Amino acid sequence: MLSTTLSATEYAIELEHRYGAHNYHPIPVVLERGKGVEVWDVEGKKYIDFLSAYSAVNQGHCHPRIIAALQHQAEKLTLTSRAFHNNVLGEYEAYVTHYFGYDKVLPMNTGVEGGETAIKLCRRWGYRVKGIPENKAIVLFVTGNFWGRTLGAISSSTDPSSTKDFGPFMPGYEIVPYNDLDALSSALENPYVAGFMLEPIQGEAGVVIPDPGYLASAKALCQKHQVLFIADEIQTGLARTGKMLACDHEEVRPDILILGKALSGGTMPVSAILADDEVMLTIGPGEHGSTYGGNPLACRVAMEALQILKDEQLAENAELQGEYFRKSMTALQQKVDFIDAVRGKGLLNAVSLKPMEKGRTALDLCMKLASNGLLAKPTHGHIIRFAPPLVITSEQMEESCQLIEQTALHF
Ligand code: IF1
Repeated sequence: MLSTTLSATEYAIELEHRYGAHNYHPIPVVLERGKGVEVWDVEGKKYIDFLSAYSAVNQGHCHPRIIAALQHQAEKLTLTSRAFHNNVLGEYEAYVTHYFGYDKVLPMNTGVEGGETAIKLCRRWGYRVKGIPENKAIVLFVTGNFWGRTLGAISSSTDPSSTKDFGPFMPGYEIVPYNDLDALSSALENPYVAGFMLEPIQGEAGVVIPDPGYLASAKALCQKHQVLFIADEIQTGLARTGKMLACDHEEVRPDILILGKALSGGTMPVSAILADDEVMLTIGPGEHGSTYGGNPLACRVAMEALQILKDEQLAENAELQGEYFRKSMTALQQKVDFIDAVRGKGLLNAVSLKPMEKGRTALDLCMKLASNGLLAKPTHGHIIRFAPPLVITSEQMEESCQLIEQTALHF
């Protein structure tokens, strides 16, 4: 029995520690309610959320239209499996393929399933269309990539914390340096390469933005070598970087587009893999799927979540508010001694700190930000990602930047 003298926060954390796997080390805040850009903890303290569940709540916490769509469908039909049709899946498939301009969509659940599906489609296309000898297909990935936690995903990782003591790994993967067209060009000389998969901006790596023109040149090189360009827009897509897709900044159309996270507005895992028939129809009945893929509840929620991005012009707002944020942080950089760089696109931003003495690390700064009412979390030790919901208003952004400045000036 846990001690009754614990606060609500301590009690919740103790339960997790005692009965849950220790595969995370969260900031010690126990959240209970969310609305828009704001969340409240079990002590009733309010925070501005600058992580957005890693870009899964672009539309803001508990968006009323998404919750209404969820509730309405939940009272009718939540899951049929794909053994039978349902009256929502086709409507969603037509909607999402027209929305992004592809022939077809394969609906899955988590983002990593989206990545796994894209690689299966790519390999199948490599054998059946490009004519690569069976079991010889290669998929290229870039250094610093992150697309999830399955064995298929960590097999492409260059981060020991993702791979150590989880081997052996998936064959048929090759790694090229990110943002290096010469390296990509020579890797593409191999006729067994079927695809090149990357994030247009690397999220987990710490908001790593490739040189202007890299995406367009990489796509052209793939086209030249009959290789599929696979864009993982699970974190960068859905208006996060100031365009509907990060690839839109360079007018690049991926051969396979992977979406997730905010596709459901933070209500449930929904992912989607979009491609044209030449690729999509290489997988036939019974050759891929999942229990929940394309369930009517997910389809209703996803349509509403996507429509909100357009109705509320969230890409435009991300662009506007992101500009303001980077300008504020760059001004702050001149006033403190610990900011090394400020970078980002739209509302996917990061502030990297210089090597700091004990007690003044990025995590220490995030703890201070939390006590002052703003939630953010570092990645790779010294990089703080700042990514609020895209519904943030100018007033809320100004208030947030003032809060960050005040915290930093006293750090
Ligand atoms: C965790 C990181 C972010 C992703 C991209 C695919 C996936 C992700 C670009 C897989 C997922 C999540 C995983 C989550 C935290 C978060 C994360 F810090 F882990 F790396 F965002 F940067 N492609 N990213 O970012 O999607 O299967 O999770 O739905 O593992 O704690 P998923």
